[in-house]
Amino acid sequence: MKKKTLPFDKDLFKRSVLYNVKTLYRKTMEEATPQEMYQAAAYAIKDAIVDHWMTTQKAAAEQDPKIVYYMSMEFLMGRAFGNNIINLQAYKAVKDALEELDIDVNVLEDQEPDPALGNGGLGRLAACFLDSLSTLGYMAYGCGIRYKYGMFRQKIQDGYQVEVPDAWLENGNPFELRRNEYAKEVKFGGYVTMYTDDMGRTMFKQEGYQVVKAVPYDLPVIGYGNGVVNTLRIWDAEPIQCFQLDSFDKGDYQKAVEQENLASQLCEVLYPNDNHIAGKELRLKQQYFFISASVQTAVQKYMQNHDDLRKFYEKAVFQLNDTHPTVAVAELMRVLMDDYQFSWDDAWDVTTKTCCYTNHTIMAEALEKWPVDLFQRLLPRIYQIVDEINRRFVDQIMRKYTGSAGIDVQAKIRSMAILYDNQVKMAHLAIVGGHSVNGVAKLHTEILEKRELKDFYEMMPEKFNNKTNGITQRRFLLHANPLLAEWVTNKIGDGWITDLSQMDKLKAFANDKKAQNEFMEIKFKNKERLAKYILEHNGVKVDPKSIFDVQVKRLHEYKRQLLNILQVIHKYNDIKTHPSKDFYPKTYIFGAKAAAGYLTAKLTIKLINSVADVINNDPDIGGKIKVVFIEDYRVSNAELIFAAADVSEQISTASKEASGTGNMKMMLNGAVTLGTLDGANVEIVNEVGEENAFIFGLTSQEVMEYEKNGGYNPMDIYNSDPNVKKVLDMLVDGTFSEDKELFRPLYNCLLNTINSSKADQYFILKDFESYLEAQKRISDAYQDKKRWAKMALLNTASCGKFSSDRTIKEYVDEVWHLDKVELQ
Ligand code: B1H
Repeated sequence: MKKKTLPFDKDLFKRSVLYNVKTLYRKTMEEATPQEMYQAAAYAIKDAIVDHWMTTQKAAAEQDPKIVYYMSMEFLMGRAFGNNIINLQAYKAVKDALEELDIDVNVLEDQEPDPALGNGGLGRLAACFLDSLSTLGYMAYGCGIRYKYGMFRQKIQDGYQVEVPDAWLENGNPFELRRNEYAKEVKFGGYVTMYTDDMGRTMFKQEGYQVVKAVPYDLPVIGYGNGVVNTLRIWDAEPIQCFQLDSFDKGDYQKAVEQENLASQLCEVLYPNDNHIAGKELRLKQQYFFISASVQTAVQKYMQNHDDLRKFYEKAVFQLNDTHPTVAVAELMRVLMDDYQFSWDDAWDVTTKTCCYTNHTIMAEALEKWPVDLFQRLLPRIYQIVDEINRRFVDQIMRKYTGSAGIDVQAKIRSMAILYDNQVKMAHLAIVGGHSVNGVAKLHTEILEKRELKDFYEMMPEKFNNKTNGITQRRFLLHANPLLAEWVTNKIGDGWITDLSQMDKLKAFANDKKAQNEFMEIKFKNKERLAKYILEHNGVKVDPKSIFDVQVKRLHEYKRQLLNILQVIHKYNDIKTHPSKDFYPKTYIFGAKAAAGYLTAKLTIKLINSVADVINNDPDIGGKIKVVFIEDYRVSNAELIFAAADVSEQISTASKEASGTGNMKMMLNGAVTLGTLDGANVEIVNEVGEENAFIFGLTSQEVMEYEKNGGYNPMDIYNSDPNVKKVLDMLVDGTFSEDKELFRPLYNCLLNTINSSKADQYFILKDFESYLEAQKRISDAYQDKKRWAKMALLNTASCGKFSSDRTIKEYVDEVWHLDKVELQ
């Protein structure tokens, strides 16, 4: 039986492009610039999308399914054009139509800026989840912020990272819709007054506040081949009509100006930190801004066709993407009590049944805590509510544990209270104010339950669950790697596009010589494609026959790019001292942005580039190894990189990487993991088999044991391992910089001689030898062509579990309980 595909009118599309070029720019196709052609084509695609969008929303209005509101400060969507036409099943039609107009679809796709409203994994996960929600036919809203400037663009100048503002909206965004009619007011500051309402109830009211208008922009999120279109609703701030102030402050000119300033600053820029909280006042304002607007919208939408708000949770669920949106707990309480006159208990019942929280990290510097005075000044009514939630929760702790043998009640309060030490602890609020707490990989959830959130787990185990992350195969295989996608479809049919578990069928080809050759031939072509990109962007010629060893992800000490580059330096020494030793050529590919204020991370980028300069230009090396740092790593070039990777470097200090998702994207594309037993690597190895991955280093147990005992002494290793000593000395002997002291801070991180408890906190030297040995195993394995082909193929064949479709199904079945929307 032939599968139904979505209808797409190619001729209408062509006419529409021509028409758009004319009406938007008063030009013919011959006169239009590539950017103008892109805009014209994108508007033509939007036309097609809007029909599906309207149909979906109409069906949802009739069927009234439960909706998930995925609340996130970040949505790292990546480019929309290619993805949209893929999910409309119109890629070929559009490509052909454009060809007939003498336009190359790839050139057109390259005209689109990369919407980078996110830092890294957390934001990209949100984007993958939206793709899966639509593809599976569930109703969802992504709720976020329309930052004017997303993640900065990275330039490398003289080996250093330079941050350049990302003006992604410069040419407008053809896919978005401004929805003025859904604008909301959000209030900041002022004070709370009490009054008695008509029914004699004590009520609270915020007065003397500043108010900002939140205006939503809707972006379509298209399901694959099913016509379902959900909405990513991102909010922009605008000043409320000039000088309109709260009645108490009429005529306060100063305040009016402040109010305007607030609106103009709120959505200016995404904070460029991954796994690190900067704790800035503006950030808290951003959080409350989009949460208040989103919560108000969700409640109003519900009230349009229901009358009993006490059953809100039957039709809506809020998933909080880390603690950043956690004010939603108190905001929902506020709306229910202040706007709908709920009692505390009724409001609490609805709130806890509506909210769910995902934890994404155990890094101490990423734990979100706000000073009480700041929180109270900015959000006086919200603070009052948090204070009461805390009071009742502490009460509950005391009732539960007082009198229990061997339990220190005060210690329990210290570790679990929401307000403690003059801080508002957002994770505690998220746990107490919802009914689900999940980690993002099996190991991560275990660490939460056994260690980080142990007291909470003991008190409310029923809330805890694991949801191992996933990725969308539509973007990361179908779009990113058309050659492999086609090959897979030829072998096993196209069911994998919406059911990745079918990749399993590829296992039948693991020992098939022809299939192995085809698989490696495709990998080679993708390596050529990346080599071309590298030549164009870095001016470095790399050999596609060499092993492409790839580490692309945010730069962070715990991710240990430093371990990787130290190992490269060692290899360099090895080749220099043993020039005739057999060594299979390797290309080490890095890509990473460092948070703008993270000095160690920025210096690591400089080191990688300096090492690259020395090695790539050393005639003794003769191209046996090359080092490349790809500038401005982002979703669009990630797609090229994943498709070309032979080796996937996932080398975080065990216990530190909550899940990782780049590891899954590379596995999907047939790269072999070289990693520690951390995050989702554990599950990857479980699926593909230990013999098809290269695992090294301390286990999370061992790391945590060392940490408990105050670390270890890296000096012992420096003194006993001549390889380590040589490599470290080279950081400060001028090999990689004229200024011998330039890299001293990195040297000191590893060997802190002043404060040894601060030395090598990420166990780089401890894992060094085992890492070298794993690298060696990789080189040996690669030279056995058949063995490698089989391993690579088995990685693609074993990645079924890591689709975000699977993750979303688990959320739906175990946490959200959504209903599917049916389209005719
Ligand atoms: C992850 C973050 C993060 N965990 C704070 N935590 C941020 C924390 O702007 N901030 O304040 C931004 C991001 N990001 C990542 O989430 C984990 O490190 C990965 O291991 C995980 O795969 C990813 C998705 O769950």
